[in-house]
Amino acid sequence: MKSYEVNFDGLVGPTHNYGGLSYGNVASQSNSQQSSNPKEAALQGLAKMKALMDMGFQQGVLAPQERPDVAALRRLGFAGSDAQVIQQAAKEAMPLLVASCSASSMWVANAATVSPSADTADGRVHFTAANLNCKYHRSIEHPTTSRVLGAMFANQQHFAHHAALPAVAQFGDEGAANHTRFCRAYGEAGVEFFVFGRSAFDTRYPAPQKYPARQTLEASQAVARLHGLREEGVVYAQQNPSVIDQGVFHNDVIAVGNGEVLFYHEDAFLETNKMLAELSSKLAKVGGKFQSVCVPRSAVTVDDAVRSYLFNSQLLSRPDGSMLLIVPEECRSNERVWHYLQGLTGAGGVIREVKVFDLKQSMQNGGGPACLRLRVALNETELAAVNPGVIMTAPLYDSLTQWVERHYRDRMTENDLADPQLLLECRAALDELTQILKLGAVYPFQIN
Ligand code: SUG
Repeated sequence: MKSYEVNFDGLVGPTHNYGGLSYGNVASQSNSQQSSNPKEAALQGLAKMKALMDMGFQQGVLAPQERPDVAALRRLGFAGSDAQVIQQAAKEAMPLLVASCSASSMWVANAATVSPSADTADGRVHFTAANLNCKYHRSIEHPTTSRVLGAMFANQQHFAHHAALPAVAQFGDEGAANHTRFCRAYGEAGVEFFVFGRSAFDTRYPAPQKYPARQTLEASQAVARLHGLREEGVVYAQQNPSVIDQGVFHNDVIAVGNGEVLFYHEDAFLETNKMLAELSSKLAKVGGKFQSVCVPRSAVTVDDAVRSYLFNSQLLSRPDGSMLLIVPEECRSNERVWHYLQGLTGAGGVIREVKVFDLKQSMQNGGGPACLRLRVALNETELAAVNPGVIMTAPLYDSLTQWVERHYRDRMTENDLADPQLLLECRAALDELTQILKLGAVYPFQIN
C-alpha cells in the first residue's frame, strides 16, 4: 500500500503579534513589542502550503486557536462581560492579556507528537497533544488542539488520541519539535527519536544554566509508552545544554531528519557518537540504512543556526529518492549558511536542492518552516479516513486566501489587543473557518 508524509501546516491566527513571551527564544525576545502584520503572516504560511502542494507533496492545514482566550482570563480572576474582561486585563495586567492573545498555536510542530501506525502496538496512528508547560501562553493551547486534532482525525479505527501529559514542569512536553522518525519508507516500521533537554528525576543528566530546557526525558518516555512503541523502535538523546543556553529552545532549531537521514549541527547533542550508533543499529533492524549529515561548527556556528534557522527546515523526499530542503529567506541572507548550502547541494549527496521561502512574520517570533508544520505519516487507507476538509487543494487555498483577506488586520500592536472589537472580529473569522474546513464546533465560543 502507498504511504505518505503529510505536512499539516498551522494557519496563522488573526491576532499574530510580537509579545516577547518566550524567554530562551532569541527572536521572540528581540522583536518584542514591534508591530506585526497578521494578514501577511497568514498569507506567507498559505503560500508555503500551496507551493508544497504544487510540487506534489501531500499538504494539510491545521486551524488556529480562539484568541483572545477570554476563558483563560476568567480563570485568572477577570470578570464581567467579555469586553470588560479584556479591558480590565489591559488595565491591570497587560502581559496576561498579551499571553491570552498569542497566535503561537501556528507552530504546530509543538501541537502534538505523532506516531504512525507502522510503529504502534495497536496499528493505529497515535497523537499526544503537547502540554507546552514551559510557557503560560502556550500551556493554554492543548485543550483546543485536542479538539481540532480530534475533528481532523476522527476515525477511531485508525486514529488514537491521548490527552496532554500532566501539566507540571517534570513532564514538560513540546511535541514533535523534539521528535523525529527515521524509516526506509513511510509505511514501514521506523525508529522514533526523542530528544530531551533535561531529566526531571535523574540528576546525572546535566541541565542548561541560563535558559529553560523545555522537554524532559520523562515526558518523552511517557509519550513513547502511550503510543505503544517497541523498545527497539525508540532512541532517546539529550540535547547539548550549552546550545539551549545559546537559544536552541527546541531540537528542531539544530537538527532535522527524514527517511533514513539526520541533518544536524556538530554541537546539537551530548554523546553524539553513541546516539548515531544506536540510531544506525535500530534502523538496520527494520531494514533501513541510516545516514547522517553533520554540519561542522567551523562552517556554521550555533549562532548562525539560531539566526538563520538552517535546521528548522523541511527535509522532503523527492520521487527519485533524493531530498529537498525548504529553508527560510534568513538562510540566504547569512553568508556562511548560504555558502554551506551551495556546497551541500553541489556535493552529490542525498540533499540536492534548496528552496527558499519568505516566512519573516513567523521567523520574527522564532518559528521557521519546520515549526509551522506537523508531520503525519499515513498510508492510503488512513489518508482516506482524514477529514477531507483539511486537505489542501487549489480551491481550498483560494477560499483560505480570500478568508484571510476579508478578516485579518495588517497591523497589530499591544494597543490593538486591548480593543474588544478584535474579539468579535476573530470569532466571526473562526466561525467561518470551521465551516470552510468542515471541523464542526471546536472553539470555546462555539461549544459553551
Ligand atoms: O514556543 N514562539 C514560539 C516559537 C515556537 C517554534 N517552534 C518550534 N521550534 N517547533 C515558542 O517560543 C513567541 C510568542 C511571542 O513572543 O509573542 C513564541 O511563542
